[in-house]
Amino acid sequence: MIFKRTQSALFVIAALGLVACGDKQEKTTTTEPQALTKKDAQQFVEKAQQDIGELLIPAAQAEWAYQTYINQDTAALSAYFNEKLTAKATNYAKESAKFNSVEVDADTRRKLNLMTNGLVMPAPEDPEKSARLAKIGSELGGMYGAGKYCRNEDECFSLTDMSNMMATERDPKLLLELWEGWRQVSPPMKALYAEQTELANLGAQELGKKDLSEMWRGSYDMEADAFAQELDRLWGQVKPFYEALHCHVRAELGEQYGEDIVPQDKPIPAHLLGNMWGQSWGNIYDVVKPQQEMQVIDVTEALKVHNYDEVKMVKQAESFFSSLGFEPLPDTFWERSMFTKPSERDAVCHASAWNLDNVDDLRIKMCIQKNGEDFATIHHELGHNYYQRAYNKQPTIYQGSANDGFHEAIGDTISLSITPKYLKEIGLADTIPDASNDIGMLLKLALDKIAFVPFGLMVDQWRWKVFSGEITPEQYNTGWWELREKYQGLRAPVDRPADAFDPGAKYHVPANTPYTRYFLAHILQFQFHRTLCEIAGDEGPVHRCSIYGSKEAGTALNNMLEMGQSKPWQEALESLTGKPEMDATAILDYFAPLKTWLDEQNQGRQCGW
Ligand code: X8Z
Ligand code: ZN
Repeated sequence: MIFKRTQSALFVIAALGLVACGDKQEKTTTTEPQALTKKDAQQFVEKAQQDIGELLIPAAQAEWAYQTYINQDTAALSAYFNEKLTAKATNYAKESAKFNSVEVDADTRRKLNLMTNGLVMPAPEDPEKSARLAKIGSELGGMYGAGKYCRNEDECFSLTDMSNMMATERDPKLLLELWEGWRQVSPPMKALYAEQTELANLGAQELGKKDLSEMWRGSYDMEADAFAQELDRLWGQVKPFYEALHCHVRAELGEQYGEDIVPQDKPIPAHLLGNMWGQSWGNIYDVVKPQQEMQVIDVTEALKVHNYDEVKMVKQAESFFSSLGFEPLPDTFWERSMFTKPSERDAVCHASAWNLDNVDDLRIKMCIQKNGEDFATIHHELGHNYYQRAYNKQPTIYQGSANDGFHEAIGDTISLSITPKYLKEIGLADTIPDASNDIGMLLKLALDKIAFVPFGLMVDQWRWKVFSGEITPEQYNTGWWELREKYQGLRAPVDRPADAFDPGAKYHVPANTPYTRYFLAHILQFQFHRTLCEIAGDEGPVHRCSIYGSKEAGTALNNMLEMGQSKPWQEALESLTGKPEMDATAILDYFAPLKTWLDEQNQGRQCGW
């Protein structure tokens, strides 16, 4: 990703990849001046990096100020810098086309391509339109960040409050109230979202793209349509497993809530899965767990018993990376990060990781809850920070992950090593449950990881259709639910009002953060884990492997991280795993014993929706 310091904040600039855009190159050849040389191209790239680089720090600072203290002034500052940065980056993207027919070295070509294909919200040339686009972006982000649900005048809940309740409460009426309540945040976003789509499509078209969808799909070192097919292929690999999990979960939810609330031949109502968006289901393990008693370590409980506070949780995560040979985080990380929700002011609680100076001003921003879920999320965020630090010696334009899925996968890969063995080693568990408990452990994790896969896919399937015009503003919500049903087998628990805009109630939609990255990350992290376990010499089953303490694994990982996006992601993947393809057999193999168990449970059940 060029020019992007955060993983989810500075939304104007995308994670970049390379696309050899054949068509466009030919279109422009005849009108290009003949005199441009390879040297001109190199100088152009240098100048662009420097010019954009200068704006990056103040833009990131303004964005940080806004997200940690939402008010009118910080909103204006964030919009101001976003506009400047987007305009500059879009101009350079446009200008880079003049080198399309110039013969340049491979490295310069890659940089030019990254420049052209990496914008998330390309700005239209018209300054009024570009200012409007930036303003909408910051407004949408602020609406989400400041969102809450008020039951009545004196009883309001933040999203964090509601997420906690969705995780633990089992009264379906309360769950429905919270589910519907949070979704009141988004109807006011709908018109803005439609306007933003038009403006950004215009920006994409001015860059020679059909629409923004082509731009988003086109940053993966392959043709946009080929990439979409690659996603279908990977989903096809995981789908039978997901269907088995869905079948079991629906049956158990039917037992818990009754078949009038959970009919056994329909999609599952989305409010009962322990998560506001039904995206990961680990929180309802207690509802769907095996009948046979299984010892599964409750990390939330362990953190409580051992008096972990937010800082101690982060320190513990840092020490995992240190055990692999990564340098400790800088003092400024501890001074400047936001670990808890500030009182008395609005802030964006959705977790993110930042590098504000592109060197070592690393920070995370989170409203940490003292539970196992957030313990994993802390590792996720630190994965971003160590990646950012690892590629900080690359030229600005290569300071990004191999593809955006890699960025999202690193911390999760480390989290897969939070096994009972590891927890015992750090004193968070007293004993290591024996193998007869593995099904419990695998089910708990599959509820998070396998359940997530179709959600990770459907969010951008929706956005791509919105950007291409296949889903119109009138169809925003129905189109969303069609995809929720198709991929996840979920449905809205109640008829949705005509003005509902349920996609807007998911952070990444108003924040304009592409979402396919998380789908990819859920495939990639199991590939990385498999390889790193081999390197670490762990001989046990891969679901019991922890790479904690393995300097060899740390070095292998770091070697890939240091590449940034200087090479196509296929090469980065091959450098670590020995194979240039994304491959879902790693996640399937990891959970294989569970699949056998699920198939047994599902015998005689009617699966599907
Ligand atoms: O947004 C995130 C991270 C920040 S990059 C906390 N995740 C996705 C989500 O919360 O929807 C991690 C998993 C999926
Ligand atoms: Zn992330």
